[in-house]
Amino acid sequence: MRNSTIAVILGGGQGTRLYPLTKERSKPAVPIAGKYRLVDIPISNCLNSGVRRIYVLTQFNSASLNRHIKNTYNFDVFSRGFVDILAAEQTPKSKNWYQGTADAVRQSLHHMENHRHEHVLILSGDQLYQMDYRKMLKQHEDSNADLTVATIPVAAEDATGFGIMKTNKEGFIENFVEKPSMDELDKWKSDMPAKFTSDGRHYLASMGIYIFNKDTLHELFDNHPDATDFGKEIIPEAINRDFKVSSYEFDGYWTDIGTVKSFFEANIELSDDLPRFNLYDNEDFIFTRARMLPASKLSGSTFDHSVLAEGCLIEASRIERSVIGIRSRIGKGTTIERSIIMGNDYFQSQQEIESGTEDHPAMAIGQRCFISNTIIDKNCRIGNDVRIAGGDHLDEGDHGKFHVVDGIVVIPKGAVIPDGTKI
Ligand code: ADQ
Ligand code: ADP
Repeated sequence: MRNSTIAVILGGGQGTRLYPLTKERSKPAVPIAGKYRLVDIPISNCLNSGVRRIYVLTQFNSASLNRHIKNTYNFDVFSRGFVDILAAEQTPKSKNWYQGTADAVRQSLHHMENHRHEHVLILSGDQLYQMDYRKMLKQHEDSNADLTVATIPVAAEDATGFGIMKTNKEGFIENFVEKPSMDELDKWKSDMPAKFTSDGRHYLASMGIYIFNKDTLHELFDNHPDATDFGKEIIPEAINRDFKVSSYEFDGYWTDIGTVKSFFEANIELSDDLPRFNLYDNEDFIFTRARMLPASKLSGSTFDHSVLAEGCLIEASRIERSVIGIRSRIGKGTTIERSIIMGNDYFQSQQEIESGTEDHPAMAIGQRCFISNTIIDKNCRIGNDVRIAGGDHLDEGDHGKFHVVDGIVVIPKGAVIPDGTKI
């Protein structure tokens, strides 16, 4: 894979589904699991699979994404690898932002031309999973396919959100529909092994992960200059035009983290006794920036099923089912339940902390707060005696200092929540 494959990570369109986490940064830079960024997941899968030439396509380029990539993935001269960010750009040929997934890849092809390759591995930037792409490539080559789509069995309630397909006996895809409606779903059922049908998974879904032969990709793009999307146009077209489109069936853990709700649930699930996404592995690393942070210091706190990153100073009374990110500082008497605290980008000095006021507290969560069903983005200043309780009783939408998305309260990066605030 090392010499034959270039990976392209689709780093996100407008970023509206993760808003306001994408208010000040591009989607790949959104922090996850206390110390990583979304983009670390597909990049780590690539590196663990021997793919070392990686492009990250993003609609806009944020300072934090640049910094993260530059400081994390700097390969030595002998490994001939790179992780390059390609932000939508105006060129003489195109004056537009990426119009969709296929358009994003099309606009980036000229960068790939500088590197010898036979396959292009296309990945989504908002999925949580571990996959050895070498196995997928092996099947792709063994079956002599032009294009291979990674697939996973899903249940009816999820099927309408995915590309759904039917395969023939040899595992080649014969029919494909992007996000079918509920009423047409019945005819898209596949014959699945009992281990899937027993929990209702009758449909074969595209994971949005593709291996294209280079020539196939170019031919499809050349013949469909207007196609903007893989799911809606390129994949159906490849099947209609009798390309050999193979299905690579994956049966590990895989979940979408592209919406606030799914992002929230996937993070909280990491606090399970045995989470389905395993970060504690000796072989498959999830890489991120090596920050040289000190160990976390805790005092007087009870922790239950929580994930705690490095560099934290915690005096809270109870933290339950939560993810506490790097450099978090939480005051005495505070309770945090089912929440994601992303942490801070830097430490404040003792002098800065002491100069905090009721209206402009220090960069921390203060004393005697209660926080549940909430995402607190980085560098927030939450005062003392603040109560933030997410839930369906709250009105959805933008409330100025905070947002409510699917009942989850999101406090945007750098927000100031004065003492005594109740949400
Ligand atoms: P969706 O996830 O709905 O379906 P889409 O919204 O096009 O597809 O996004 C795929 C990935 O590309 C996401 O990571 C997204 O952020 C990114 N992306 C979208 N527009 C982009 C743009 N203009 N520039 C850069 N990146 C962009 C797809 C397939 C389905 C499949 C699901 C599996 O179309 O067939 O079932 O993925 O999740
Ligand atoms: P990390 O990978 O550790 O999360 P980032 O590079 O994303 O780090 O964030 C650290 C950011 O904080 C950098 O932009 C850094 O310049 C900034 N920073 C560091 N110290 C301070 C400070 N005292 N005041 C404001 N910003 C700071």
